[in-house]
Amino acid sequence: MVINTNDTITAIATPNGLGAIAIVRLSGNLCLKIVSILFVSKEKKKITELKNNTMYLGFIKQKNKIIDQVFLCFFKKPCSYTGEDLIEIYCHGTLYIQNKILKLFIAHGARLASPGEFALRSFKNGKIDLIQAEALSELFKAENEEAHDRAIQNFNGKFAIFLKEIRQDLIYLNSLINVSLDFDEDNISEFNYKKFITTLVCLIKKIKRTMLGFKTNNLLKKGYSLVLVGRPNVGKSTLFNLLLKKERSIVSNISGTTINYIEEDCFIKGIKYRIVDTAGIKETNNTTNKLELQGIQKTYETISMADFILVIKDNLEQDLEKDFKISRKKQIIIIINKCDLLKKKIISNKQYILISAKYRIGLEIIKKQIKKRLNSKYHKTENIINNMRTYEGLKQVVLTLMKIKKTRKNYLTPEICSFFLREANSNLGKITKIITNDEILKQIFATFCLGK
Ligand SMILES: Nc1nc2c(ncn2[C@@H]2O[C@H](COP(=O)(O)OP(=O)(O)O)[C@@H](O)[C@H]2O)c(=O)[nH]1
Ligand SMILES: [Mg+2]
Repeated sequence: MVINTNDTITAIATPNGLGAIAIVRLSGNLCLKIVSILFVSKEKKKITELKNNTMYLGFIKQKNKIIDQVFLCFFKKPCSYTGEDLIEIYCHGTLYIQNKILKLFIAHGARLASPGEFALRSFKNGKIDLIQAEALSELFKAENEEAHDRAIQNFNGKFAIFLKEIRQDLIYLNSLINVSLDFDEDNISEFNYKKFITTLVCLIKKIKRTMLGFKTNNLLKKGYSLVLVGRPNVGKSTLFNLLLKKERSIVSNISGTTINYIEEDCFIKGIKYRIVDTAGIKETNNTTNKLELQGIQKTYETISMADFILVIKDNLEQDLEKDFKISRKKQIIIIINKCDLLKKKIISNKQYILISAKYRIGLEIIKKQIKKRLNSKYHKTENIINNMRTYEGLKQVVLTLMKIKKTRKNYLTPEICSFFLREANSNLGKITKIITNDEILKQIFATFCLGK
C-alpha cells in the first residue's frame, strides 16, 4: 500500500463534540486555492497577500451565505507542522459548523485525512523524526505525570541525544581500529585490542541499561501488580477498599467472603498499580468447597505473578510467607492489621508495619514503604524507550556489537571489526528514520488522533 502525500488533506483537529471553539485543518497544495473560494477576510485581503504565521479574522462563506465568523491562520510551506502549506480555521465549536466547513473543504478538492496523517506528512517532510512521532503518540496516551514527562522529553529530543552519543561511541571505536588499518600487515599488532574491547563492552552495557528502562516503562504504563494475601478475616478486603478509596470488595466477618480475586487500578504516590484482593488461604486446606478451592488456586497464581505482595496478618505469630510459598525474590511487605485490638503496645519496625484498616491507621506508612521498595527495585533513570520498535532496534545494535565481542582474539581483524561497526551504525540509523516500508509507517501513525 502506497501512502499518498501529494493531495490536500483536511480534518477536525479538536475533539468530537460541542465546544467553544473548534479547529479545522487543511494541508497540501490546494490549501490556498480552497480558502480563496471559501474565506473572505474582514479586511478584504487577497489570499495571495496572506502572510506566514499570521491570523486573519473573516468569514467562511458558501456562495454568499455566511457559515461562520472565523479566524484563519496560515502557515506557509516549509515553515509549517506538515512542511506543506497548512491552514487552520478556528470556528465556533458547534457540530454543525465544524462539519459544514469540513464538508466544504472536501467539496472543493480536499480529502478527509486518516488519523495521524498530518504527523505522517510532518515526518515525510523531515519536520519530525520517528522518535518524535512516537513520543507524540505516547503523549496522547499519557495518563499520569511520569508517562507525560517521558513522552515530552523524547519529543524534545532526549532520546535523539542518546542516539547521537551511541553514534559517537561507534565512531570512536572505528577510530581505534582505523589506526591499525593504516599500518601494513606486519604491523597488525598495533591494533589496540584491549582498549578496543574495553570500550566496546562499555558501549554494550550503556545500551543494555537503556533497554532495561523499557521494561520499567511498560510496567509504569500498565501498572505494577500489588497483591494482598493472608488468612481469611485478617482485613485484606478492608485494606483493599481503603487503598482504592471506595467500597469495592465485600468486607465481612464471615470467612471465605472473597472467593475470587478482585483487581482494580489505583495510583499510589503518582505511580499506577493494579491492586489485587485475594481469597484468604486457610491454615488447613481441608475444604471440599470447589469454588473456595478454585479461589485459593487463583490466589497462588496471583502471588506468582505479583510485583509486590502485602502479606496481611492479624497477630504477630503467623509465619505466612513460607506457608504461602512466596519466593524470597519477591518484594514482600508484612502488615499486622487490627492494631486497635492489641493489648500490648507495639510499634512498626523493619519487619512489619502495624495498621488498623478499619480505623484508617498506618495507611501512609504502607504507601511510603511501597514507594521506597519501588525505587530500590526498578531503577528510574534512562526510561526513554517508549515502544517495542525502538527496543528491537537497539537490540539489533547490541547483537551486532556482541558478534565482535564473541569473536576470538586471533580471528578479530580490523576489517571484521570495521564491517560489524558499519552494520551497527546502520541498525542505529533505522531507529530514527530510514523506514521505507509504508505499512510500518501507517501502523505507527494510525495510533494518532484524527486531525493530528
Ligand atoms: N477491629 C478491627 N477489625 C477489622 C480491621 N480491619 C478489618 N476488620 C474486620 O475484620 C473482618 C474481616 O475483614 P475483611 O476485610 O472482610 O477480611 P478479609 O477476609 O481478609 O478480606 C470484618 O468484620 C472487618 O470489619 C481493623 O483494623 N480492626
Ligand atoms: Mg476478603
